[in-house]
Amino acid sequence: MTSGDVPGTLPESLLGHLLVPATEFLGVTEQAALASARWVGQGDRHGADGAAVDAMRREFGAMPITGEVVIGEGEKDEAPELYVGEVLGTGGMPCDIAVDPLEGTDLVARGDGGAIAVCVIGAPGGVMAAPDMYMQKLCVGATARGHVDIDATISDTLDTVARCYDRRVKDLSVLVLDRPRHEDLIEEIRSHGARIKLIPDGDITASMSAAVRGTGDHLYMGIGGSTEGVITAAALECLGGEIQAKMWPKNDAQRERLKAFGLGDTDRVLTARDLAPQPLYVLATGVTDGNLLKGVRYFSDGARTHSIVMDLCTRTVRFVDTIHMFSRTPLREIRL
Ligand code: VTB
Repeated sequence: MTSGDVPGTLPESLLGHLLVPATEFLGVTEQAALASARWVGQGDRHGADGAAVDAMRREFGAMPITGEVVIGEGEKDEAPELYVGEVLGTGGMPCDIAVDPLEGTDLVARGDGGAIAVCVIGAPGGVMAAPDMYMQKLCVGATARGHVDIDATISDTLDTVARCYDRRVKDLSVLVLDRPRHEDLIEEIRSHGARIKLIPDGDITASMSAAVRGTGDHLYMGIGGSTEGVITAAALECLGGEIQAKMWPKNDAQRERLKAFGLGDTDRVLTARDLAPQPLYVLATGVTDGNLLKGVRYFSDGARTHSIVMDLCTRTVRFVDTIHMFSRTPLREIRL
């Protein structure tokens, strides 16, 4: 057993390094959210994403870390910023970084709810550098953790989750991405009697919502992005939830790619141990209103953000409500 296996202790790769506390990373997601929320409803997903990327990169760049991007905006030749392998920070705490500067670019372009800026800070080697392709996922909160099985039938899974929550299947709310590839899945869920929320985008947000009690969501299932799956795995680890996942290559080229990553067996069920074996912190800030986080609210000389800071080192989950003052002169007033 390494020291990192004991809850609340640091992984060996970080011993002897000055640990940057989780809340110090808040500026990363807050500034990304503040920048991209200006693009709400502008019909420009690239503009919104670019604003988030620039802000995130600037904030990481000023931090006392040596952070290597393992999940970013693409490979080096595709992405000028936050590319996989890019090292960020002024030097200091070694860490892995996984980012989705704007999860839900289309949501922002349309002015829809549920967009977030999110990042994961992991111990070196603590976050899988998964190849970007589809991934089948099943995500639940702590109440159903240890009881579900991605290989079970949909009806068995719904029955199991209902039992865990001590309720009827018709009282469950299942989140599914609204995509043609999910027609059969949606049909099976409906015919077994559970309620469905079809989401246009944003399966990290959806999975976190299913893992937090009181949101009214109980289960996320379906096929979404693999990089989103890695970030979800880290977040659910912090929230006490569970992800089970399988890579879902579309063609032979992707199957070959998976082999190079040692993931050639597409029947293999990946868990948080595979996807994010040593996450430290996960931070997310709402860009547009969602079940879990409020979106950015601007006012005449400032703005307000709502974030979640999940910290496995101190074993805390904080909801942070921040007022950002834009002008040098004092704000007229602070509202509760
Ligand atoms: C999902 C969704 C993301 O990608 O992971 C999805 O949660 C999967 O890709 O917000 P498709 O859009 O091809 O279904 C996103 O939409 C981000 O692009």
